[in-house]
Amino acid sequence: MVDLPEDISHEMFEFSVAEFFGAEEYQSVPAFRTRPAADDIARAAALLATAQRPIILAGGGVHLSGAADALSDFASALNIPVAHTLTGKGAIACSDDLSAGLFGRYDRIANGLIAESDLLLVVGSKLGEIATKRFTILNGKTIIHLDLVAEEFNRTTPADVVLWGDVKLGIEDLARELEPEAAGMHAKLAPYRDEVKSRMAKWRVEVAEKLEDKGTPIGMGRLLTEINSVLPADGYLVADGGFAAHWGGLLFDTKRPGRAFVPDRGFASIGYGLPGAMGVALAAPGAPVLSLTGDGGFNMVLGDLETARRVGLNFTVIVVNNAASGYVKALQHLVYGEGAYHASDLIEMDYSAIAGAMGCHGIRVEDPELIADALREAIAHDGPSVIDVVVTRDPAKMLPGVDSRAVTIKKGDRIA
Ligand SMILES: Cc1ncc(C[n+]2csc(CCOP(=O)(O)OP(=O)(O)O)c2C)c(N)n1
Ligand SMILES: [Mg+2]
Repeated sequence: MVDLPEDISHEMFEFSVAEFFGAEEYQSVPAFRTRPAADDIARAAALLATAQRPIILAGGGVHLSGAADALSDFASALNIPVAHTLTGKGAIACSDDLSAGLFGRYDRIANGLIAESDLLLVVGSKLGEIATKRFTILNGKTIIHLDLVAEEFNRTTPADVVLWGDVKLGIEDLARELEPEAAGMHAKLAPYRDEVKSRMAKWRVEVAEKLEDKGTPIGMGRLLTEINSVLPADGYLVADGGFAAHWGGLLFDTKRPGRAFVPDRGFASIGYGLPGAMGVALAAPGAPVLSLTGDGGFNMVLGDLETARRVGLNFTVIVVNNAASGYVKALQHLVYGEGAYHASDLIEMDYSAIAGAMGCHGIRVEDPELIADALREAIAHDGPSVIDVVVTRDPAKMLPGVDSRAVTIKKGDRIA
């Protein structure tokens, strides 16, 4: 927050700050809230009350509405698991037993739970290409869709009940409507909650080799494990548009409800990692701020390390250094085959040395055992830090999972 002096009148201008009209409600977002129609809430509640395997699909609208606490309370009161999009992470804490993790293009257990679910409560999500895995995983499901933006209803995925309004108020209304059923639903869905918890535990065992990878070059799974263990609950992870957002969205664990994961989805433009970290450092002074960025994304903006030093900001940029526009190269590998790469290689660079030359704290990490110490050292440093993490150069090993964009396109497929 920038503190304005009470009177910043300037000799050139004949006015002071006090003379500006600024209504109180416009100082936070949303300025005004509107609630869904009562009969729509009643229809949605009736569907929820009888569902055997409901699941909440949370998007970034949950955070825009400041509804993470309300949503977490709602899910806990009724024992409904919550899966999230890239921007919806933190709608419920990832550490919560009810968290089903990321759904869509990449997932842990969520897509399977969606397939087995008899009711989806979609909250603050536009159900875009990535969330729906190219419009494949929600087809034929019974859907309640709560959103403030009416244009999103029935745009990619038809809904059975539409709840048009603010997410926080909509969730609070649903909670109130379901209050008489809450104890019964909580008991009925308890085995389902336990199943979600044990499926998540099983997933962790299945991917343990990646999460605890001791090999070099450093594995992304291991990097995210170290970030999870070092970053405290009040910390933030910003994510740039390339692999950073997808690996982070899949494996970063928030430890509280709220927006602790800050990716630039929607546009998903690369080059967001550094300015995103600067923005979070300004908005949450004192909180530890990490930012995952690709080397390609960082190349676009690294001059702003000067701005960050000048402004006196504290954050740590973690450069995922694969000497490539990795996402592009991995898809070229997948779609066109080994060696068929075009304009996706980057030159080898040492971003810790570059940061050091710019007066920032630079650390280069090639050994996974040294990641945690590097993170702690960088967080403790007063000023911007850059950790250059050397990861695989092999495009066959870069993707977090099977990528739906490599499938053959058939007549009738909807491609975004
Ligand atoms: C401004 C912009 N240009 C192009 C793209 C397309 N794009 C998506 S990922 C990617 C490669 C990013 O490379 P890098 O930042 O090194 O991240 P990596 O995938 O290697 O982790 C590109 C070019 C984009 N998202 N935004
Ligand atoms: Mg890269």
